[in-house]
Amino acid sequence: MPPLSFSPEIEAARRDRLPIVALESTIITHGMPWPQNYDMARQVEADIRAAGAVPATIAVMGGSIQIGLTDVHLRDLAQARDVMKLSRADLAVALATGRIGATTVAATMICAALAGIEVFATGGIGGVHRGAETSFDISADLQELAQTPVTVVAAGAKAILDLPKTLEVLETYGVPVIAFGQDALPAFWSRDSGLTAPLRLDHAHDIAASHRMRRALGLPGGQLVANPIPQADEIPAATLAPLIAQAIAEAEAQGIAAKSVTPFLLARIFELTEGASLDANLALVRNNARLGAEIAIALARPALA
Ligand code: PSU
Ligand code: MN
Repeated sequence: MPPLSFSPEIEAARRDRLPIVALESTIITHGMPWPQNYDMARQVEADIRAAGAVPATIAVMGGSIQIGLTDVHLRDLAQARDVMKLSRADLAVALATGRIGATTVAATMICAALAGIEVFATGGIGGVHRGAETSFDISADLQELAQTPVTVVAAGAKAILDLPKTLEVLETYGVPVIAFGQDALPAFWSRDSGLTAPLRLDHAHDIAASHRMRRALGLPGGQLVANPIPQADEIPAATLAPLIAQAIAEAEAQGIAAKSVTPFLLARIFELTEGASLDANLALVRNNARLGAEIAIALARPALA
């Protein structure tokens, strides 16, 4: 039996069969600074409740996978130091040794699936890093999407990644990449990456229907829904490009590698944009949470026909 532990709110939601949306915790511990990380986590949970679903932030604590964090847990996690960043490879070690761990997209998908949660909202997923042809840095998030049946709502991937290569890998793995409400693949802080998304859907109920259809077909894996940042919150790609290039150059010069690359780049970009990127990040996570709630609600309804 996997060591799952449910918050009282999630315990009740499971009993009453309410729609639940999973949320990751690496965005809290490694993706944003204190105290904005805590405020973001609370706000996003409130958005999901306001939309009629129940938020389940997931983390590893005390040898258990916590599904749903109480306010005390959330506050502790948001300020904790030496939190492990958990992907598929690290999850069992962290649990077996009682470490505190934050779940990435990959680990959150695994934990959500174990808890029977089918929808997960976040900011951005990991992907193929620029220069992956020499570094081999490809996020485990992509393989997880290929094997774990959770629909993940993100705002596309950051320009710190190589987006064309990320799309190629997802295609190879058989992961549907679905732009929501537009043809273009969104690029996190910008609505348009300049690439056309492989698939487009305009309604949450269609995303829920295709989630169900994958299950009916016996296909493993999930779906990636790329939801564009609201227009009012967008930062033009041209404004960010030189700052991203600078952050990547600094990471290389300092020999940042493996798990540290993404957190380093995120933190540097926040500093270089003097917080503007953090405001945009909050807006897009909230937007993804609302869509995640709609999809979870559509999934909770019995399928029509
Ligand atoms: N991209 C973001 N924000 C994030 C992350 C990625 O825009 O917070 C986090 C997510 O938890 C994601 C992880 O699963 O980083 C990917 O890390 P890596 O590139 O080391 O696989
Ligand atoms: Mn990596």
